[in-house]
Amino acid sequence: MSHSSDDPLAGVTTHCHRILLTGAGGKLGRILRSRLKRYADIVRLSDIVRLSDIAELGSALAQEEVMRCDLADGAAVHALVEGVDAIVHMGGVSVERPFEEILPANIQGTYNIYEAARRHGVRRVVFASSNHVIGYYRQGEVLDANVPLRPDGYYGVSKAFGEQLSRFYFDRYGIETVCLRIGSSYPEPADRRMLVTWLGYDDLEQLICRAIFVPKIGYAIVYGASANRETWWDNRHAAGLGFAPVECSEPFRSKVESAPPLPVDDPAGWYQGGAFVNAGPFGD
Ligand code: 15L
Repeated sequence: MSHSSDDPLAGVTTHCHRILLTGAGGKLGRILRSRLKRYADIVRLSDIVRLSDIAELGSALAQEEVMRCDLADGAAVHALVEGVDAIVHMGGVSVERPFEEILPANIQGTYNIYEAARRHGVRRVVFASSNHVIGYYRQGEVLDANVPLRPDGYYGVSKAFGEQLSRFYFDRYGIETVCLRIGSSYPEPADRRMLVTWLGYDDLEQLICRAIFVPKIGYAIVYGASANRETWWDNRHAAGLGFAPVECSEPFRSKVESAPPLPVDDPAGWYQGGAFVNAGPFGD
């Protein structure tokens, strides 16, 4: 990859020995599995699900190590993190669920990752946060990375916890983190909201590469959206990352808009978090 001279990655080697990818069996983990090999000699893949049980994943390929791991198990996470240069932490529950299901992987698990990073001297973590930390802001309102958080559910609260935990580990221990408030990363936007929140896979890869390798990033929060026509997120505070998305949801607009819009009284059409605001309550 070549970079212009004002790019924070200019002259920087975007390659290291070993990257750990948690949640490697998940939707985005499967996309990143092969793409991360461009940036490391070895990609260590982990998931709570045995990767060989996921048909298309099979077992370890060239440049890969596979370690099944329950993120809620501190000793297992300690072993998982040994010998890695950087962690791309995608693991955990990725949708709105009852608190009891969010707690082990997303909250205990993220703590375990940071404790293991501290004990093994890992200097950089890329934390997959989410737009759902600000999901209760109205659609159309433009937010920067410093706005007060307004999570739209337990999942969003768990991502807010991860953002705060990683801030603490930077202030206290100097472990650098880039929190990615990922929008909607899919092959294509599926609805009107995603025309705004969509993050194409090439832009996701660019974001993660920068989050791993831009020198001296300290602690940063960046929204993950492609260069869509409309945006609700202002990434100026993340300029140090040099993220310059190249994909755009516009080619999918006519297909998306050929479907009927949401009813005007559906809160999924009012808030940035979309349908997540309709999930729950659970267990009544
Ligand atoms: C997320 O954080 C979820 O993991 C994903 O499933 C999508 O729903 C996405 O946000 C979104 O907001 O579209």
